Amino acid sequence: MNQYRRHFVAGGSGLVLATAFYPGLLLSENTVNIVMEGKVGGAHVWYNPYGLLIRRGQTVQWINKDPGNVHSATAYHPDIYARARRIPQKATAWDSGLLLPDESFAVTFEEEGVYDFYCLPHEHAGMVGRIIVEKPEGTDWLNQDSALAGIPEIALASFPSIDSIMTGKAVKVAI
Ligand SMILES: [Cu+2]
Repeated sequence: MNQYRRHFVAGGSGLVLATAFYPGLLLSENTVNIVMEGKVGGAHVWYNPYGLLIRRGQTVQWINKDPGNVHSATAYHPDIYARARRIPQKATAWDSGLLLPDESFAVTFEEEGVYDFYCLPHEHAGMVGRIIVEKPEGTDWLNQDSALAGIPEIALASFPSIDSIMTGKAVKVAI
């Protein structure tokens, strides 16, 4: 079942970007939702979508629509739980804290590049996601071994590839 429809937005410099969204949750063209979903007990939890392409200045809102679990959206960054940095060097790290069902948290992205984030209670269940702001080129951490330090294998295996985000625009979780 495909719950998405595509919404194409003409950006600057002739670039055409697409974002996926739930029509009922869309706040504005500049806000894109990532829904936290799961099954009772936390054995099966995910971000939907877990890969997303946005343009600079857009806001991502995470919203917990999982009635059975708390979730977070937490940037990989030394300032937050001393994690390896997996966001652009000039970007500001964020941590939503634990969101109860129906709570939400939003971040506006101003720096180009690749951002990885995780769910505090569920990183070890592979609940991670990736946002690309405009383009991946120039993102320093992608080529750095330090970005791998302390990242569980299940998380590394769960990030959507950059190609899948750039070609598919948004990656839908396969449920
Ligand atoms: Cu979670």
